[in-house]
Amino acid sequence: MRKFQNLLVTGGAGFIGSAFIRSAFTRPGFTGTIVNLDAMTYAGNLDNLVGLDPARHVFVHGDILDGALVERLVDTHAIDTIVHFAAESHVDRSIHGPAEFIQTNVVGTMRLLDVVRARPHVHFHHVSTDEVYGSLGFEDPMFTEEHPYKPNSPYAASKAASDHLVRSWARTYKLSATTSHASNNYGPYQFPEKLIPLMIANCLDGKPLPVYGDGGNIRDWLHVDDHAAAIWRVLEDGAPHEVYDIGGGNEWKNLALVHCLCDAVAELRGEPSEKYRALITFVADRPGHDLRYAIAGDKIARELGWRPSYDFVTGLRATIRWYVDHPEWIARVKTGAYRQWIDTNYAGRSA
Ligand code: NAD
Ligand code: TDX
Repeated sequence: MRKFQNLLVTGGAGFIGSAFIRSAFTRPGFTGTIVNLDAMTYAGNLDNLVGLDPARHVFVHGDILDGALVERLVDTHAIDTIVHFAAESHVDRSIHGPAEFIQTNVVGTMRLLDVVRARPHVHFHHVSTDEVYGSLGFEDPMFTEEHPYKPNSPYAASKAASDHLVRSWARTYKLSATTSHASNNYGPYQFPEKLIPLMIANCLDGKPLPVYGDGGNIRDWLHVDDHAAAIWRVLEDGAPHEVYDIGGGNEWKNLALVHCLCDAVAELRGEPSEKYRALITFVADRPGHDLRYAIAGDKIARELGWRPSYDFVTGLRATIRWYVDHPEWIARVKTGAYRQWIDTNYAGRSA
């Protein structure tokens, strides 16, 4: 088992990075510090990190593109492991403006790898996505780690490029690096631009639920806490240079998912499902919309003993419950109030 003490987490104010940090402090035997480096784009939200012990969670407002800053953080905090979540992560935004995706996802990853290149004792874990594999047909076998890369969106292409950088830096410069490809995550604190939180927020506001195309596209849903646990297992026992696919084992057609979500919101509020199902609005399809993602997940089960623990319907209900119980979190995102703390406390002095 790999021993690690102090982690540098990039993008730890986002949805998955913050879940990873919150859960890390509950892991038995972990006594170290987490330095959380986040540029606080629209997706960074310090409300996701409330209540953490400031002696063990050190938040740094800064950019992964700033190599000198990353070097300083690694050296000052005796970092032995980097867990790299920071990214531009939304496919629709990548279609409208790909440039930032190349900067952060590709150039930013290279900057981090160059820091590790000069410090090969530091282990690097790269958090990637199943979207790099492209799209499956309805009858195709699920993705495995051997699936060829066929990215279809600028986002997926930028993540694919970053995966190749990690692989090649690790082999050429003999770095200790692992990569994971996860399927679609859901859970609390997800920015309401992604399908599930957007649909929940719109249900609660009585707004239209925009379903792209005919709603027949399929995604494999993974609870964010399962994802965090899987990454922890890879940090502990993942073999250097290895790649692990992390799936939820929950393939759902988008329209069926939205129906399920409407029914669950209705049940929670003691109202008829039809009130919410009537909000479903079919809109123009996403350009280059991948039909289906599905992860087999045999390797991580076999080699690291990790399997998803969440049943999707139970996880979805709990997630809806969380958004219903935290209206202030959604309201602060929608009004932009979630930005005030960072603007007041960090304006003009990013690390
Ligand atoms: P997110 O958009 O919620 O969070 C990204 C975080 O990175 C934000 O806090 C943002 O401020 C930060 N960031 C962006 N650019 C930065 C930069 N240049 N320097 C430092 N910080 C920066 O994303 P997420 O959904 O939490 O995804 C995290 C990672 O997981 C990404 O690498 C993504 O590709 C991958 N992933 C996501 C999913 C999913 O379903 N959301 C699935 C598989 C893999
Ligand atoms: O309003 C919507 N209506 C709709 O029908 C939105 C936002 C999405 N969709 C569809 C498109 C997809 O088929 O729902 C599905 C899920 O869409 P997203 O939530 O945007 O996720 P996806 O494009 O599948 O990518 C996600 O999973 C892989 C994450 O955003 C990525 O960061 C991750 O790498």
